[in-house]
Amino acid sequence: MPKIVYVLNGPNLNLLGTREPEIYGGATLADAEKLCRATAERYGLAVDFRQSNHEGEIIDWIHEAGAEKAAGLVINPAGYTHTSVAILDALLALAAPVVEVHVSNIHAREPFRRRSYVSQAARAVICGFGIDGYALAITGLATMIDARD
Ligand code: CA2
Repeated sequence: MPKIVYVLNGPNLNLLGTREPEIYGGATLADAEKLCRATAERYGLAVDFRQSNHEGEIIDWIHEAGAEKAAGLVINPAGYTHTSVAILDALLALAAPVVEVHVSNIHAREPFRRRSYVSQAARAVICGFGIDGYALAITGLATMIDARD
């Protein structure tokens, strides 16, 4: 059985590629999913890629990743990045390494986007590379997972 990496996406990311291309680029979340699968395949990893507009559902999926013994978790918490202690707590309870991804450079935008609650639980944070950030996250996770074997 291949090791599994959960890739979780937060609210409104289903709209990626449809609006605000000057901030988020023109690629869609389906493009990001394809990129994740292609990258993961190179390392013999499987990907479970999901998006939700609901905080509780994302928390349930983080718990599921723990119960299913996921090898790693990539998360773009979207707007919850800047608000959610509950997602932080769920991630802190996860043994597997977490990589936080943002499509845009959150440090070059409004001041409120510079604070991430989630970063405290992340082994690494990637932002500003557009959807390529997802591929970078999986590549980095593959190295972390190897190091744990
Ligand atoms: O840059 C990122 O990936 C963000 O996580 C995206 C979030 C934003 O709240 C974070 O500060 C940074 C927004 C996701 C919504 O994405 C949309 C994309 C296109 C059109 C509408 C929303």
